[in-house]
Amino acid sequence: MKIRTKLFNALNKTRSSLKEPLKGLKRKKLDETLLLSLEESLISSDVGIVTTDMIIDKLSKTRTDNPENIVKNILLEHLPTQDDMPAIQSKSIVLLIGVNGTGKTTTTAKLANYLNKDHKIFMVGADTYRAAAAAQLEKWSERLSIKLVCNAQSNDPSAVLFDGLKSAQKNNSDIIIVDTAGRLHTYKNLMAELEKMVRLVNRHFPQFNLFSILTIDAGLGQNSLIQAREFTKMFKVDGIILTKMDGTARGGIALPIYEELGIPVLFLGVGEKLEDLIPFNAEDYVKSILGEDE
Ligand SMILES: Nc1nc2c(ncn2[C@@H]2O[C@H](COP(=O)(O)OP(=O)(O)OP(=O)(O)O)[C@@H](O)[C@H]2O)c(=O)[nH]1
Ligand SMILES: [Mg+2]
Repeated sequence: MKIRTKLFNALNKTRSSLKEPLKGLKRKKLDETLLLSLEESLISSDVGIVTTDMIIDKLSKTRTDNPENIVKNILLEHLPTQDDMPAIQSKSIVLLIGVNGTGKTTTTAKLANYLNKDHKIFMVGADTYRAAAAAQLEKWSERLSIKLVCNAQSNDPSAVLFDGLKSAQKNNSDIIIVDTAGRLHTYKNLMAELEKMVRLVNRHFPQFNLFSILTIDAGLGQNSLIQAREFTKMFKVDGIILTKMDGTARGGIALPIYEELGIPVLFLGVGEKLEDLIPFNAEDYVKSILGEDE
């Protein structure tokens, strides 16, 4: 399936809640009821209050035959362009971090699969908290034929990371993707462990660019934003992967994340399969939300 079709399908629910008010705006002159219904739909799609207010304000003040264009342009203004996104290139270490269950392990495999076309990839399973974590990654590693270092017996994530990075270097791998735990005994411990991993990379593997990428479950509504806000307060995050975009009606969440936190969404997870990871492109994203495509 074409990537854009996949994205369009994943944003199906988000798009359908905006469809009626947008159609109404095209057909008729702007009226209060239509604007109110568009406002409600934008808010319930998690587009965020700031962007929603700008859209409603502009629509109520502008005479236009093409209200959709106004909506489209305001949405685009609040999204990262390709220039705002860090590119994961050769000599990179990608730490996948995030709250438990948000999709770190699955995304590790999906990202490995995505980058494997142009790079020599290596995976490290540094989630030593969950007993099943290593087995889950081992399965992906076999399926992808991508090398993996993990240690189900260890309870020291940084030690596993160190071993993994050493092996990756020996193997001449150029991008290393690291799965981490979503939970330790406390949130504070988790943050301390993540900081330790960053120090380890900076001290022992300075020739690599480190990217910390946060996975956020797009289906949690306002909680997705709260999670991102909390995490980024404590830890430097370079980019976000929004997972589980398939099936949520709250697909607008990339907007308030960028608006409020200034962190670009780099990929969208649109399913449980390896190929279900889409590089973020603002134009395609907006088209899929507004339904201009297909
Ligand atoms: N539909 C859908 N499911 C997803 C997506 N990404 C992950 N999942 C599912 O979400 C569940 C949790 O994913 P994991 O990758 O294990 O999440 P995790 O963050 O590693 O979880 P912990 O290791 O417990 O912290 C699994 O059942 C995945 O198949 C996605 O983009 N779409
Ligand atoms: Mg995991």
